[in-house]
Amino acid sequence: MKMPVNASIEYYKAEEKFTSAKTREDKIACLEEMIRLLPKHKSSETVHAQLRKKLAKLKEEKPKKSGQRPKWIVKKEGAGQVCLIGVTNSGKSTLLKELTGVDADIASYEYTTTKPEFGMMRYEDVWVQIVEIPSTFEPEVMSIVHNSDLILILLDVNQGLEKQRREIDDILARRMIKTKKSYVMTKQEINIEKLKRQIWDNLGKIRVYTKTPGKKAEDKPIIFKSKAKVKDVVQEVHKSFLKHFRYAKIWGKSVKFNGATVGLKHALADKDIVEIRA
Ligand SMILES: Nc1nc2c(ncn2[C@@H]2O[C@H](COP(=O)(O)OP(=O)(O)OP(=O)(O)O)[C@@H](O)[C@H]2O)c(=O)[nH]1
Ligand SMILES: [Mg+2]
Repeated sequence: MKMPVNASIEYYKAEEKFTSAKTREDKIACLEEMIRLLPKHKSSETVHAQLRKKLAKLKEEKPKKSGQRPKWIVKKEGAGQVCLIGVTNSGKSTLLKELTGVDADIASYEYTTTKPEFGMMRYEDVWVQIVEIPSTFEPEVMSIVHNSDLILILLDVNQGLEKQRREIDDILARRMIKTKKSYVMTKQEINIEKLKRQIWDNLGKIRVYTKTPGKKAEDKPIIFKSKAKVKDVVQEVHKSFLKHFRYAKIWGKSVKFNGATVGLKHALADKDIVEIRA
């Protein structure tokens, strides 16, 4: 490896340790240390890139024994979880920051993000969790993708679109991931408000506001799966309500007119107001 300029003695020590490291985990730890210690300026960019590439490659290898590598757990929060996935440098961290305000590392070199980064996106009256999936696509991070509600695939307009799409499709197919997909073209003007709506519309969730007779509807929505029925709302509000249920009145898109009377099997729509009569 080319000698970086102005690196500290600690950096060279870490490099020495890396050279003599035997296990994959030790090598990863040393490389991460080297990346941390290497000064960040123009003339060290190439070395940074080399180190990160090496790290990405090492991380991609299968560990010899299970349980040796750190597990990255991203606790689900908010109304749903969306994974940002794309080839390296496709603009994932940039988009994560624009959607959530989280200060993720953004850089022109490859594999800048090596662990999942996440934040919360505000859309109208709900919060949605956005997770950047490192382009190393390790099993642990792919299990996050597996369990999420939506995959937002980033396609960099400056790179071959079909090739990127195929690469991502292959990775998802190989892991048998069937999570719903949506696409966004990056490195061009993005209407963030429109993209937020696209994310919400594809998330597979709806907002329902409950209402007591004679009163205004609740401000805070309850989140359900898109195909939720009145029965799901009754059960969520109060289990014992079910046997006393007579009918529900609905205001919103799922009914032909506001205040329509429906039964337990009526399918709800996003932003419906539900008044349960028992
Ligand atoms: N002009 C322009 N540059 C962008 C845009 N989005 C990202 N970039 C640049 O592209 C480079 C990579 O962006 P990142 O957001 O770090 O990409 P990433 O997909 O997170 O990359 P890795 O984590 O390294 O895989 C950076 O230099 C960004 O400044 C964009 O919309 N327009
Ligand atoms: Mg990134």
